Amino acid sequence: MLKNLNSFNPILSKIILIFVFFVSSSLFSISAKAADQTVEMLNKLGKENMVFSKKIVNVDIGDTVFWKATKSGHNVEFIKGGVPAGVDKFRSKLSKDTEYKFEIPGIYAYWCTPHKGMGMIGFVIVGNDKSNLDSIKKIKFMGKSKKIALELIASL
Ligand SMILES: [Cu+2]
Repeated sequence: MLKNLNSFNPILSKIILIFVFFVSSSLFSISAKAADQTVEMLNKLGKENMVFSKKIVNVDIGDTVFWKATKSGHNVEFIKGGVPAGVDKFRSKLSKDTEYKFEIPGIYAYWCTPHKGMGMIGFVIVGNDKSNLDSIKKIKFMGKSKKIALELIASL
């Protein structure tokens, strides 16, 4: 069919190819922009102390979240029992930017290791999949994180 088109009208077939190329590349760049999220590790945000700039981020499967060490002394640690089955442990270095590529759908609960009792927690929801919500509810959050976790869970 394309071969016939080529011999029949080479200019038209080139125009179609160029059009297809531009449409697919612009779709790709839109999805790439929507994909990656950045969360800052902060000492203060409004009235809150020791906090991630976004407590909940939604991403698609295969997207990457970047955590920026805007202030030092923080990290990102996946909470045991707070990630989908098959996800390995993850604990970033203190005071360093970090990132994680989310390949498995579900809810990921994490905290900052030194400030987990001060409410420095966050959730990443991958592929809009909340099937592991029951295990998230069973996590033993500490100190101020308990109240914040309840609020976050209620907002899902
Ligand atoms: Cu911290």
